Amino acid sequence: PGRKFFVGGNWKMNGDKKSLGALIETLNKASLDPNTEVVCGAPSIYIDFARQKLNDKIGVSAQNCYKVAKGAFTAEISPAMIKDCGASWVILLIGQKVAHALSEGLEVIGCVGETLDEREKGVTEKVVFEQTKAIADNVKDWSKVVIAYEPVWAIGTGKTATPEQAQEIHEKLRVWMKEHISADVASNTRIIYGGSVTAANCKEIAGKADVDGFLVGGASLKPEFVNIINAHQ
Ligand code: G2H
Repeated sequence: PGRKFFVGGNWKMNGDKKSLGALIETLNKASLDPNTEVVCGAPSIYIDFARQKLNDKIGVSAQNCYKVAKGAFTAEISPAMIKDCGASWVILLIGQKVAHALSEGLEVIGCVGETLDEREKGVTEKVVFEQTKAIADNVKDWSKVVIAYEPVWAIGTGKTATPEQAQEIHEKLRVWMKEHISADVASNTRIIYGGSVTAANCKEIAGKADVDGFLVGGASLKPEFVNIINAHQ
């Protein structure tokens, strides 16, 4: 398929100008697979800094945005502000925010995933489909959207889904997209995996047919992020 491998780093609430500056220098100097799209999700206060320092082959993402254009919303940031600082992506956990972010011209990494309790109750697919529907209801142009499957039990816990577990949900999600959106969207939309991805486990997961990349938290703050970017080579 024509899906370009996508690796996002989600720095979450980590780093400072010194450490992120050093990380950025490592990324700028590294030889990165030209067939992989790379995006770094910076804390909002460092979006401008990251965009100014990172070379322009690497995209910058915000980690959240608000659902309306402007107003008296203390601490919130708008898609227009994100774009004004030169970033072009936003990571979103809430479907409702997707429509506004897209309408303002941002690209969206929409996150879905079940809790451990939901997995044990056998409702993983139901939960993931519902969350994807909440995103899908807000999307017209799917070329601007990446779906990140992040099982909540695997986030920052060191517990990774097995490659088979990731592939199973990614494949079912693609079938759901085919049935509820279109065959085109199903075959062209990138579904990436997130949850304790490391240099040690990325190759095997990347080898699965329906895994089109990663959203990386902890390991995106380390030089091993380069190996994860190059996992698909
Ligand atoms: C899942 C992931 C990236 P980590 O949230 O968003 O984080 O790789 O630290 O589990």
